[in-house]
Amino acid sequence: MKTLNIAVIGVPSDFGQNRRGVDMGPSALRYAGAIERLENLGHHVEDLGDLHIDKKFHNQIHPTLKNVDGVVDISKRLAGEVNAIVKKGMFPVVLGGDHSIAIGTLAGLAENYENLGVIWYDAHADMNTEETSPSGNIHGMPLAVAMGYGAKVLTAIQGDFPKVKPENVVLIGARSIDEGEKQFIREHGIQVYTMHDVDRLGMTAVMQEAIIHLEGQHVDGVHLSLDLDGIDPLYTPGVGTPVPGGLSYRESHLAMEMLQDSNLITSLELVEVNPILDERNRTAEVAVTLLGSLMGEQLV
Ligand code: 4U7
Ligand code: MN
Ligand code: MN
Ligand code: MN
Repeated sequence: MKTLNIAVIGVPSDFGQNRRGVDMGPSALRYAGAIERLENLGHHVEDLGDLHIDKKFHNQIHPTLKNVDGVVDISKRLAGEVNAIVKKGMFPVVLGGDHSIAIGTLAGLAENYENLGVIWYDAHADMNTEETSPSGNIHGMPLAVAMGYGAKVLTAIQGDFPKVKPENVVLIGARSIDEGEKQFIREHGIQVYTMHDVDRLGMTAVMQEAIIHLEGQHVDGVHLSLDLDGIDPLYTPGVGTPVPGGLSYRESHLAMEMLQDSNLITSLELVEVNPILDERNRTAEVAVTLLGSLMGEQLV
């Protein structure tokens, strides 16, 4: 295991969706021991605290891009923080917050990587645009935005260029994909491992293929965007958009352990933990055990 200099930053945003409480995600993850878990593995950890969120943006009415001004404000500041973390040679761990924060994370990473890979561990594809979104919630759009699709106010953050190439993206655990997203996936030939694929191949083969694919793309870094709704709500009930039939606790640990062994991951975000919808902080606790496996914890 490689010992890292890790910078943790909390982003208590709930602008990307319509259920309050996900703004308490960073507190729940810290309470569940995220920082100590990393320190106990021997990593050097700097906790940068939480970004300030300006609640004034909540009153905004925009039916197809809800709270867009709030999302833009946070994305710009988060991109700056993530950029600075990587420039200092540190490994960024971003604690969400809803998944719209990935717009900022990926914009900040793009300043440092020319050929960034992304693993999107999620029940959803998060590839809607303002045109295709059934909800207008921006947490369903960040991956499209990062590839350069969707509203210009979002795609232009940190420069009007695609932050990630479609061929460098791998989805794992998908089981709720909207019509517009299916079309996007087909058009761009995006590598998707749905629950069907996990059922048929098993997680070992899925992760092996995903890793081989990214290595074959000659990526210069890989960001893991871990939406806790990728895991079955039996284990992680505290999420805003739960979908049954998800990845198991052990499959998810196996995935994290294989990513640790691959040595590919260069940044991480944990998103969509909503302690208000949770049972005794179980979801944050699962998230923190997964963080442990990803960052080098061994069973023996
Ligand atoms: B999450 C949805 F329609 N696709 O766009 C949408 F089903 O970050 C859900 O993955 C998006 O949790 C879920 O609103 C976003 C919906
Ligand atoms: Mn999701
Ligand atoms: Mn998501
Ligand atoms: Mn969700």
